[in-house]
Amino acid sequence: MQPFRFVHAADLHIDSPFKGLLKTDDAIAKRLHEATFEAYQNLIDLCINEHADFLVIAGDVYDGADRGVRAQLRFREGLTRLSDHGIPTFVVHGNHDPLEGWSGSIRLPALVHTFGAEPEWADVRSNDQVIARIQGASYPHREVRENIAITFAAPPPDDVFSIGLLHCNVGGDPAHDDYAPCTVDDLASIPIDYWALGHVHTRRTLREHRPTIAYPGNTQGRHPNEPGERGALVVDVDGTGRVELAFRPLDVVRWETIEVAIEGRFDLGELVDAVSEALDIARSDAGGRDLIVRVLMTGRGPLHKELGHGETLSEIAEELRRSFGRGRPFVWIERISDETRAEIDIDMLAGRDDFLGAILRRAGTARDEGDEREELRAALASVFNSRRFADVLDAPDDEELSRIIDEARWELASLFEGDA
Ligand SMILES: [Mn+2]
Repeated sequence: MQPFRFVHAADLHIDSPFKGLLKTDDAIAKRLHEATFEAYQNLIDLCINEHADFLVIAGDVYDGADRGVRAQLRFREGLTRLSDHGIPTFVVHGNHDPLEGWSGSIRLPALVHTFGAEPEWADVRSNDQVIARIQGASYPHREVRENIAITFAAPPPDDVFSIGLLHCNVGGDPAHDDYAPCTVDDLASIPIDYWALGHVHTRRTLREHRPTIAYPGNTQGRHPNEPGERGALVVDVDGTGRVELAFRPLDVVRWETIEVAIEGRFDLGELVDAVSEALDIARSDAGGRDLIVRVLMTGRGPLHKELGHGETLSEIAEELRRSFGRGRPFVWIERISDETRAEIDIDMLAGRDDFLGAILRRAGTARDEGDEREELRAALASVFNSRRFADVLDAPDDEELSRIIDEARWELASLFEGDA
């Protein structure tokens, strides 16, 4: 067979509203609103620059079931550019943009194939030869609870490379709605060579070969829980049907969380300097993209008290925003979260002649010595041996048990010292 290359993208969420952030800053909000459009343009550029033979999009082209006209016009604009380069596009719709959603009367170029609700095959031709065959199915409505994958048909018994295009939740990923649920085994049981999936926004390859099963992730992160680079997969298929995947970032605004510990710091100014340094590193890692950062303050130390005083946190955030500016590319502090704890001298507390002292001493013994530990193990056995938890909980080994006891001591000390 003839070697070829295609691009696999999903979850474009064009015209995503970025709800929570619109109040923060006009310029940032405007930039964010453009981000999904620009990432889509980058996808189109990628297909053209990499000389892809075709593009597949595995659902959630649009963010809302009622597609805005602007989003539809931009989608058409990109597909038209591909068509002008002779690159066909194959699309299925997912839970965010099911077939029943509203759309304006905007016809897509002839080289675009949109799959209906029932799995059907479409041939990909190049120089009058069928180079690949794609089977896809769109969501008719938002909540598809049935396993669609198992309704996919085996391809004809020839050596044309076959692709399954589907928006689905493989293996019940709890971070995403359980739409079109299926398993890796379901997919592998159908003789399709490459499963081009969408729905899970974090890129992952579930199986490398025969079949290859992959989620490219979304093309543009949309909130702090979608951090890091986002993009699409360039897929090369050689003359023997062997697949090679290469990820290409397409995002224009990147989300990151940086963590700064207060341990061993005694000067608030130094802490702010440390945050600045971490932001500089994040900025250079982002490779010229705009960056939205959530700063997480962690650890125990004397600065805990100062961070909790008055408007300290929001004033630090404002100062950092001022010093990093709103230029391009920008670094915008989305929020500073304070997860710090007070510095506790746990040995001093354990030496105290009161209830807390007694219980910390007892827990300390349980952490370090045989008899106490065995008593504790016996008490915990009812949990770890119960049939309800047997499948999900393993009894802790020695090291794990010590860690749990130690964590409990600190937790207890914080609770009693009133800073939890
Ligand atoms: Mn999605």
